[in-house]
Amino acid sequence: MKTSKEPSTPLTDLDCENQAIHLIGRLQHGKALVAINLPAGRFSHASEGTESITGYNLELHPDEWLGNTQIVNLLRRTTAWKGRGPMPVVIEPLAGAPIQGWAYLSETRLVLEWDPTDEVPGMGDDWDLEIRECLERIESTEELDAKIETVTSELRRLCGFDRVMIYRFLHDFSGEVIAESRRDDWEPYLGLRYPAGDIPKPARDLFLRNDLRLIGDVSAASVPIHGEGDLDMSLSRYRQPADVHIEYLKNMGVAASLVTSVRVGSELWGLISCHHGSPRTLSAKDQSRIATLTGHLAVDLSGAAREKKLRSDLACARLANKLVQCVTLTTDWPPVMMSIASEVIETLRADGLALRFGGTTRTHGEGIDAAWVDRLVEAYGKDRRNSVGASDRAPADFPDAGLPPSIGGVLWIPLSNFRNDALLIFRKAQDISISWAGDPARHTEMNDEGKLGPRRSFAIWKENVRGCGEPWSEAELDMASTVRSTLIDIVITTQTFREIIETPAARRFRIAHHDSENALIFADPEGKVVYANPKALDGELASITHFDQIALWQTDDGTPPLADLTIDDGPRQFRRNGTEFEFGTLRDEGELVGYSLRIRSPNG
Ligand code: BLA
Repeated sequence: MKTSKEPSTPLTDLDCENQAIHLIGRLQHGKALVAINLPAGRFSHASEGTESITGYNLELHPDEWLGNTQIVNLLRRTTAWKGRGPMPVVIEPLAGAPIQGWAYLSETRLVLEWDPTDEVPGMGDDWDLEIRECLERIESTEELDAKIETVTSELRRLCGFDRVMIYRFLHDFSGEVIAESRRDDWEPYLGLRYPAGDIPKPARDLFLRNDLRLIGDVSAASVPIHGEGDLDMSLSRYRQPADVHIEYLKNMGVAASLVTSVRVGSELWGLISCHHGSPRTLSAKDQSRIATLTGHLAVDLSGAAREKKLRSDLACARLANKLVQCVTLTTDWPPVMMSIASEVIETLRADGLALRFGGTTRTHGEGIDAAWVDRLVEAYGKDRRNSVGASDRAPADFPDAGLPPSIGGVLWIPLSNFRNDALLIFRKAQDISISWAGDPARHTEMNDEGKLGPRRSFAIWKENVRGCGEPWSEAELDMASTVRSTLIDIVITTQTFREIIETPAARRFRIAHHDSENALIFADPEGKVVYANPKALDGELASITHFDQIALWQTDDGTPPLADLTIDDGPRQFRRNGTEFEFGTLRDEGELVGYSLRIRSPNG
C-alpha cells in the first residue's frame, strides 16, 4: 500500500455526465474498508484509520486476521450473491468481536466495509416482525397511488427521516416527486420537477446495480482509501459521494440522505429519497429492512407495468386483428381502415388521424385537414419511410408544413419504402405548466468560493409549455410499430398476389401502363387480377381481385357489363355510377394472355 489518493479535486467544469464517481477513492466519515487482493492473498487497499479500528496490522497476511477458511467462505458467498449491491455479512476476526458489515467483489478483490458503531443483530432479535406488519399495511392498500403514499409513510416511520419522497424518472430522465411524507414544518416538494442533470448518468447507472445509498453526515470529512491503483467502488455501501452532490444536499438544507432505487424490469423507474435535517445513520439491519420494503414496491410497480403492457398489447392485437379481418373481406383496405379510425385513435390515446395512400389523403378527427397533411407528407415524408417516428412538438419540428397551432404531436407510421404513404396519428396541443424546483436553466451557479456548483435556490420556478402534445410513450411507439407491420403486410399481400404470375406480355403491358394517368388493372386468362398500376391501388379498382366481380356489376344502362362477351371483341366501354370504364382483352401472337380494365379519364 504505497500510494495515497489526494482528496477529490474540486469540480471546475462540472462535467458530471462523465465523472468516474466509482473511482473516487474515499470513504465516508467514521466507516472502514479493506480490500483483499485474492490472487496475492494480501490487503490491497484500506481506508485511513482502519488499523486503529481493527487493532490489526494491515501489512500482515489477511489470514491472520480472519483465517483462511473464513476468507474463502466470504469469497464463495459473495460470488454466489444474487442480490443488488453489497452482500450483508458478519465478519468474525480470529481475535475480537464479530462485525456487521458488507462484502462485494471488485475485479480480483474481495472488499469488506463496515460501520464500527453497527451491532450484529442478536439471534433472538426478530427484526422481521415489524417489517412484516409494514408490508401487510402496504399490501392491503389496493390502488397503486394510495400504495405509494403508504410506502412513504411506512418508510418514514421505519427510518425516522424528516422527509421521505418517491421520485419518478420521466422519459428525459428529469424527475418528479410523486409522493411525500414529511415533517409538518418542512416545505413540500411534492409535485416538483428536477432536471436530469441533478442525478447524472453515472449516478443513475450505479443505482441500477445498487439498492441503497446512505450519506450519514454531509458535513463530516471523508477519509482517503490507501492502496495500489484505483479501487472500483461501484458496489460500495459507504463510498464518499462526489463533492458536487454534497454541495447540492447542503444547498437543500439536508444533513443526511438515504436513497433506495426502484428498478422495474431492467430500468431505473425511480428512487425513494429520504432527507434529514441533522446527521443520521442507520444500522445495516435497518438498511436491509428499508431495501426490502423498496424491493416490495418495485414488485408491485413491475406488476402494474406488466399489466399495463399486457392491456396495451391486447388492445393492439385486437386492433391488428380487426384490421386483418376487415381487409380479408376486401382488398380496398384504406376505406376499411378509416371506418375503424376512431378505434385506432382511442387505442393510441390520440385525437385524429390521416391516412395518405397512393396519392389520396383521408382524414378523421376535428381540425385534421388533407391540405396541411399533404404539405406535411410532401415536405418530410421522404426522410421518414423506414420506421415509426414521434414528435410532441409538431409545429416546431415540421416548420415547413404550416401545421395549425391546435396540433401538438404526431406519430408517423410510414407504410412504404418508396412512396410517402403513411398513417399519421395526431394529438392536440396542450398548454401545460411545470413546477421546477429552481430554474432549470440555472442548473449550475457560482458558489461562494467563486467555483461552479449546483444551484442554490430550489424555490418553485414555473415553466409554461405551450402547444405541446402529450409525449408518446414507449408502449405507444411499440403499438404503432405493430400497426405499421400489420398494414404493410396487408399492402404487400394485396400487391404481391397481383404480381405473382407475370408473363412477358403482361410485363410489357405493365411497363406500358405503369405511369398512366388512368387507373388500370390486368387479369390473367382465368380472370385473376395480377397487376394494378399505382393509380389503381387506391380507388374503385383496388377492390377487384377477380374479373368475375366485374361480371356481376350493374352498368348505368342496367345490363351486366360483360354479358355475351366473346374473346374476339375489341375494347368494350361501359358506364357505372357515372364513371367510364373500358374493358379489353390482350393477345400475344393470337393467344389470349389476359384481360384489362381501365377507368377512362374524361378526355381519354
Ligand atoms: C447524485 N443527485 C444524486 C443523487 C440524488 C440526486 C438522489 C444520488 C444520491 C446518492 O447516491 O445518495 C438528486 N436528490 C436528488 C433530487 C432529489 C433528491 C433531484 O432528493 C429530489 C427531491 N448534481 C447537480 C449538479 C451536478 C450534480 C449541477 O445538481 C453536476 C453537474 C451531480 N448528483 C451529481 C453527482 C451525483 C449526484 C455527480 C453522484 C454522487 C455520487 O454518488 O458520487
